[in-house]
Amino acid sequence: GALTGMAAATAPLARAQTIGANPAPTLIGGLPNRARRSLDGQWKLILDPFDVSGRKPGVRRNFWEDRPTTDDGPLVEYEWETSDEIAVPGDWNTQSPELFHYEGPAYYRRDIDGPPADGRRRFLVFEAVNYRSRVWLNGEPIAEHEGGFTPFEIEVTDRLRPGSNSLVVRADSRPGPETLPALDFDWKNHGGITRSVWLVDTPATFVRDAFVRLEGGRIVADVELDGPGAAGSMVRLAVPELGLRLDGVASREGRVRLSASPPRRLRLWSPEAPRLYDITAEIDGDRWSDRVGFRTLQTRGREILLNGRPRFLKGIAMHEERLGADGGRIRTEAEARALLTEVKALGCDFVRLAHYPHGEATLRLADEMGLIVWSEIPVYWEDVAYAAPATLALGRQMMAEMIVRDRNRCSIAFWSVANETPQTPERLGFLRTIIDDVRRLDPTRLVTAALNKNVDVGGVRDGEARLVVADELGRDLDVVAMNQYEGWHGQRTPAEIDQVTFGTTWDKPLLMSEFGADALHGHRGPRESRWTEEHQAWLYEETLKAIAASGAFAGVTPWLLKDFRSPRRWHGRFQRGWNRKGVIDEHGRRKLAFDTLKAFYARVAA
Ligand code: GCB
Repeated sequence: GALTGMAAATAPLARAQTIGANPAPTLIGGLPNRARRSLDGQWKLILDPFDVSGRKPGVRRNFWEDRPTTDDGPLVEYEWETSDEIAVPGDWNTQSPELFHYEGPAYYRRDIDGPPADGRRRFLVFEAVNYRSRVWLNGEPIAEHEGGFTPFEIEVTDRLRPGSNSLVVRADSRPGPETLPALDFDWKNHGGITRSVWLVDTPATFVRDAFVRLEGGRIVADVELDGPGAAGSMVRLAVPELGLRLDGVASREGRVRLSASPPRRLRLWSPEAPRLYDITAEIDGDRWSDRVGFRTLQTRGREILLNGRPRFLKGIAMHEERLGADGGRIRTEAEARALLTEVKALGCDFVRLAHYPHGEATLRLADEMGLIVWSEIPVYWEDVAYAAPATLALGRQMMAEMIVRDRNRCSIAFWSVANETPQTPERLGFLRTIIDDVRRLDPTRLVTAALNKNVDVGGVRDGEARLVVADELGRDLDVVAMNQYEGWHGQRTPAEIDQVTFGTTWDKPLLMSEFGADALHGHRGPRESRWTEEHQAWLYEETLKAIAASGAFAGVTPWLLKDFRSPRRWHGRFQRGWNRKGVIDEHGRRKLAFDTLKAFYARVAA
């Protein structure tokens, strides 16, 4: 569209997206330990609900040009200085009542300082902008990015001028037929610069990232350097608490793989003992560091093994919405911790981060708090354009960005490629391509997807049913997962859940990745009555009983921890724009089902 045409007229964009055969985004790793300055705070904001400046650019409204306005000069119909302000990070929807339903576009502006000291480099890092973004520095477009939940970086070393620089960001959260997610999804589309923004300084040659893990019985570290001095540099890796030191020389591409057999004193990470180690990777003049845990993960028949031992994963799913009446996107570590603390209070060792990559703070907390993680990309429902090359490129890109950002988080056990997607050839090809990427980028996790079940009534008595996952995609997955809503959607009541047998035709571990029912906190009544806490608790009891009796499952993540905002939940008495399937409500008040689930997990051995 208009934006593409404009880009062609200017210097090449530092494209934040690498769309190609084998997407490998460049993201600086170990960010919390880097020399970095926060650009969080109040930014200026201009809304353009008709997208006039995007579709019909003109000096009067090219916000990114940041023209000084003089009342006796040429006509300019915006003025940054006197415009409203908005907090970054933060979705715009919950910052002002009039923005609640706004989807964009919106333009953000702030000043940033001049160039780094001689010989240093500077990068602008956006942790997330929902959904589509375009970035200008001093009026020049410098990057564009699609995808609302993954980070992107832009090198600005040679683009900054002395003194103050004008940074303008356009955020547009409107979904379209080829976006991910597409036009229909069951959560609120919180728009804007939803996560933190940073300026990161590095030496000319620096350690861009290291991927450190236990693989094939060895500690393996892939270290990647960036800069003119990368080739041939000596790289030193250290895990001081293990007395482990390794070194090696970087290849022409600035990469080196270091490995060693694990020292005897290595303690493996587990939910019971979430041990992490400080790790550094150094070259002369720069050091990368992170805290990383080591564990093994594999499947055996229908079991999932952590550190060689099978376990039943006691989980819960959650969206990335903070506690509180407004239900906005999580902005801070404290907000993330508050939710994960409730996950732990349920007795969980497992959390499904639905339906898109959550913020980095959540993943770091999962490492620390001992929660096994399922992480996914928003390939969601049947509206996705599975046959569109642009959508496939986007899905691959999101998956790669998620993996590169989070591959050092040992808590992550599952990369999930999709949720409830139709069993068509287009979708099968789409997901297989992404799965191939995942296996190339990260051999240390299990690949899964939340699948629809197939109804199979053959050979069962009247009224009874077998719900099985027979999806062809199962062939490509390590673990299959079933979403099912018996007792809520469909014909059966919770009393009839025991007529159903769950399973899969694949000889692989099976998770129940969703079940649940809406209940309004405080709405009490007979258990037969929908929307009551009693009804939800009853459905939990019956489903958990069926899970335990079937022996078919390696774990479960009920849908879900907290009520969340969804524009497609209209019931005037019980929903009013909230999906009420939480076991706690938006204020954190526990429903009866919270205790039902907690009691079940207390009985099940890990
Ligand atoms: C599902 C979806 C989930 C919805 C849920 C519901 O199957 O995977 O995103 O929110 O059902 O509440 O109906």
